[in-house]
Amino acid sequence: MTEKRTPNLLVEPNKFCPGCGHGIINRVLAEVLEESGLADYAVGSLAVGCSCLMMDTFGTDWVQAPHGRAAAVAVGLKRMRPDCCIFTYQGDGDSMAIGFSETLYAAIRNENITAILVNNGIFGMTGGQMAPTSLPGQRTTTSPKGRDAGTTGQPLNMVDQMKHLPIGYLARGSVASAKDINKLKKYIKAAIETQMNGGGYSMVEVLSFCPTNWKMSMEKSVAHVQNTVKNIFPVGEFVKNGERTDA
Ligand SMILES: Cc1ncc(C[n+]2csc(CCOP(=O)(O)OP(=O)(O)O)c2C)c(N)n1
Ligand code: SF4
Repeated sequence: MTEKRTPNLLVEPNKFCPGCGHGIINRVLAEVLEESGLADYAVGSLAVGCSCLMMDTFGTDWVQAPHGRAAAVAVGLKRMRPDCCIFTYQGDGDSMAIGFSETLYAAIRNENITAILVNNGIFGMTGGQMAPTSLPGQRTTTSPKGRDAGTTGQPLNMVDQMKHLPIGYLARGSVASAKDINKLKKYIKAAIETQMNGGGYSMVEVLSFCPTNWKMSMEKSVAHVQNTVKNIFPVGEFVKNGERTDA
């Protein structure tokens, strides 16, 4: 039997709720940075939301941006320190609502940074309000009867917004199974390699869970991502080495 070592970058146990997908994504990101020899050269940019809980437990340097502005801060960091691996780590509420413009414009300009966007379909930290990614019919604290797509629009598909742009790498993964987590690691590794090779903007969206605000057990959360969320947000690689893979 072999024992898998916890990455040194995870300097303290995480502070997320039990069953939260952020913990898995943190682990995968830490493994990729360490295995790529980038642990001492990585700087993260985050803003608000449950990702902020990483600042004490994930041992890279961090810069905290105002709500939604992590991409703009990351661009500044990368321009000053092109030798470093610069990544954003944001929830969907932060990166796709108030931060939509900053997130998309970093991609439009093909900035050489890596964005990790965690799609749990909700504003987690603030108590479960509707996010741009909430599904039609999804009950949240601000859509207690279920999201009405007729008045609030369809869920925002950030991959669709970006896949036509001249960017380096684009993928959507999930944490809903061991197989998915292995693929997610491959996607995050490819995104970071793209950046470190000067290949332009890279983004990995991750379908995650918020069992606390979804008010679902772990089992139901996994089934929800597998059977429902993935139908709205398909997973896979969409741009590799600057070329569309799904065209
Ligand atoms: C200017 C400003 N407005 C509102 C907030 C409140 N706020 C804190 S976290 C958050 C969004 C969290 O949702 P998300 O980005 O999806 O991350 P999650 O917590 O689900 O991981 C908001 C709106 C804030 N911190 N700053
Ligand atoms: S509120 Fe949701 S997203 Fe935040 S730590 Fe808890 S389960 Fe995770």
